[in-house]
Amino acid sequence: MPTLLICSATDDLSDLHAVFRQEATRRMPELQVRLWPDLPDPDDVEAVAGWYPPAGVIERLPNLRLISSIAAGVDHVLGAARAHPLVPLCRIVDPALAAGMAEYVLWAVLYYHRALDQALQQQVQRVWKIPTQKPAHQTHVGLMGLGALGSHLAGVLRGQGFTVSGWSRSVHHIDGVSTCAGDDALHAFLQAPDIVVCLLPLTDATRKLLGRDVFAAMKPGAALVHCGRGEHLVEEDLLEALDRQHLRGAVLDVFAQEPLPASNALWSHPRVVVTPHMASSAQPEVIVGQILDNVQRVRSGQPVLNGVDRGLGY
Ligand code: NDP
Ligand code: OXD
Repeated sequence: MPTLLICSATDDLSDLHAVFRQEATRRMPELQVRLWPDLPDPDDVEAVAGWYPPAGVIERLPNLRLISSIAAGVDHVLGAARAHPLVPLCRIVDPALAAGMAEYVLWAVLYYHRALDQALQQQVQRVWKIPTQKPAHQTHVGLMGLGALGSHLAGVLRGQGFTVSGWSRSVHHIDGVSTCAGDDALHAFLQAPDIVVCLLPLTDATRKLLGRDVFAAMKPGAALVHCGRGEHLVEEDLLEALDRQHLRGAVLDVFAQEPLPASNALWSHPRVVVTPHMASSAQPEVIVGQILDNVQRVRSGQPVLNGVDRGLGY
């Protein structure tokens, strides 16, 4: 029986599995949906939906026709997908996910723009002192990544009156936002923003990008908001830039090791805010709807929606 396999080595996907089964029964009753490690005959698996899939599972499915991330990022499935170079690889793109990300980043931008970081530190010392307040246009937010999430965020921040610039791999034009592209433009881009937001995908070109050189290029007193992937960040370089007072602070949502180990110094740094990879995610109904749409598209010979360029890695 044609099978869609859901799998993760890190997370319990049983709630998602339940939604998949309900929707598949309604839309594609011939498709059985299994949750790894409940694997039927590997020959039957036609599609895989994964989040950090267990090692070796995807590689062993000889008749696979679709590989999908259940999230926006695909870094966690790219390695396994190499075993099936001709199978379409796709991800989730969702306006509500972009709206959720914009809420999170707007909160982080306001945290610095309205000097709540200072107010909270003063509270620890019982100090009553009004931090300097300024209009939104005097705070410059720089976005690393202008894709589905970054481009929506740019519009939201502009709507709030912030000065916004953006950096991407290829050139983008966004109303009211100064943009630049490519490695050669990065250092000049980093010099102006008061707050740098990372919404890059994790690829060979972006791994460890948030390190010493990037922090040195950032304006003294600038803050980092990081929602991309933990492996973008060189944690010791960030701690060093914070401790020598070059950077004002960091709001971090993603970490190379998740959950962040209790022993990690970031937990207790007074100018770091740690959140548990919660910036945004798509609702289960959206994830399931998009993946079943793509199963149908593959069956009817149509190109998948939200396909990934394996060469670029995103
Ligand atoms: P997209 O693929 O739509 O956009 C990626 C952006 O990054 C594009 O603008 C792209 O440039 C740019 N980019 C990629 N490589 C480079 C590079 N080498 N140099 C400069 N720019 C580059 O991704 P999304 O916006 O949908 O998502 C981005 C990432 O956000 C995800 O991959 C995931 O890691 C993370 N994420 C985190 C969440 C959380 O809760 N913390 C939730 C969802 C996503 P170009 O436009 O030219 O192609
Ligand atoms: C994603 C994520 O990639 O949650 O969607 O990080």
